[in-house]
Amino acid sequence: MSLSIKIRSLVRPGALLSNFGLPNSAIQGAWSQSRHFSAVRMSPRKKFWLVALIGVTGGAAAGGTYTFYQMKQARIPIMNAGTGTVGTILLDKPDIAPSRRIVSKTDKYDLQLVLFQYQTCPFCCKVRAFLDYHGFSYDVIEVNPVMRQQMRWSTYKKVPILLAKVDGGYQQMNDSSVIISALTSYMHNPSEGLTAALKYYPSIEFKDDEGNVKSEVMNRHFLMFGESMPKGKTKESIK
Ligand SMILES: N[C@@H](CCC(=O)N[C@@H](CS)C(=O)NCC(=O)O)C(=O)O
Repeated sequence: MSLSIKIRSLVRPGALLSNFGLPNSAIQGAWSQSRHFSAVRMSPRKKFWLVALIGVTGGAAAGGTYTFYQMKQARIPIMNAGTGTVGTILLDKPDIAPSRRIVSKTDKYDLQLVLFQYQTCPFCCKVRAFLDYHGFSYDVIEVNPVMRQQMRWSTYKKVPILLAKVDGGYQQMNDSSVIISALTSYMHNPSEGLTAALKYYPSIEFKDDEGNVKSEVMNRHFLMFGESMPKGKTKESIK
């Protein structure tokens, strides 16, 4: 029976109703109404424009909604995820032989520095100039600029990276300005330790206009000295 209902209802509209005992006149009326409705004819040209209009309006609405959603997503602030971090402390140095060792007889700090660099990278030159000027000893690890296999251990993928021996392992410092600022703060008060000096330069995370998560150390170009300024210096003089 149910199969016959389905088949007959496919044959013509209204047939389904007759299976439920509706009077023939009612079925006929509905059938003629539906025919009347389908009799509103449109020229193919009008049909084309109607379909085109529906398509364009629908597309614009969908595109607009999507764009609005994307823009809204891009502006959702991050609740400080990853903010305040000062670089990883590695339990051990990566097991990579240094390309060369710069030994300075005047090194007072014994930080066992390891510099990951490209020799011609201007940011690495800047860090080397700083280390040499202040008489630090350090190992240099030349990074292969194509394969960069010497950097596999790091999530930060740029050079320079500087490692320094601290309690509990090796402090990783990323970015030439962070390295120089943190070492300057450390030299001002070595007894506090390098990790404490790095806390003056915490990173913050934010989303850029495309919604990509970026991290930045906002005050890396400012030298931080805690409570006491270096002798003969004022806040204005070190700006
Ligand atoms: N702001 C960074 C910039 C470092 C940077 O851009 N380094 C380049 C080399 S000069 C780099 O590592 N680029 C990535 C790559 O070579 O894959 C700093 O001051 O250290």
